[in-house]
Amino acid sequence: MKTQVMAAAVAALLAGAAGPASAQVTDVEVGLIKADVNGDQMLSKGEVVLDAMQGFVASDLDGDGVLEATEVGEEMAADPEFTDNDADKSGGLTVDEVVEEKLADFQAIDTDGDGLLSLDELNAAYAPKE
Ligand SMILES: [Ca+2]
Ligand SMILES: [Ca+2]
Ligand SMILES: [Ca+2]
Ligand SMILES: [Ca+2]
Repeated sequence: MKTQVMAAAVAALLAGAAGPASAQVTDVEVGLIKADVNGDQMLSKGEVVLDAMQGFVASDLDGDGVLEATEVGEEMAADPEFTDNDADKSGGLTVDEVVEEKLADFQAIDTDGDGLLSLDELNAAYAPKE
């Protein structure tokens, strides 16, 4: 898995920079670091949209600008979020639908309303509850 390779690379980087205490890198942190273009450890709206669009292009296997159920996989297509994001109920997600959803998520995650998502805010939204 690509994610694991990234996680290992990021863990190695952080371990070098901040000592062994940071060797444990969560999926949330990996996602933040991958999307954080300017490296300020916060996600701006632009960074979130860019990341969403890159993910979209990577998933849109036939390049028709629509993510079909077959492209996202059965599990994802069965997710209520997929049907929910499919605003026009066409059975596929367009870039507009994906970006709109990301921006709605952004507002919800940005609890202090400063227009940036911090690791704390991302953890509160995505980290698995123990
Ligand atoms: Ca940033
Ligand atoms: Ca497609
Ligand atoms: Ca649609
Ligand atoms: Ca914030």
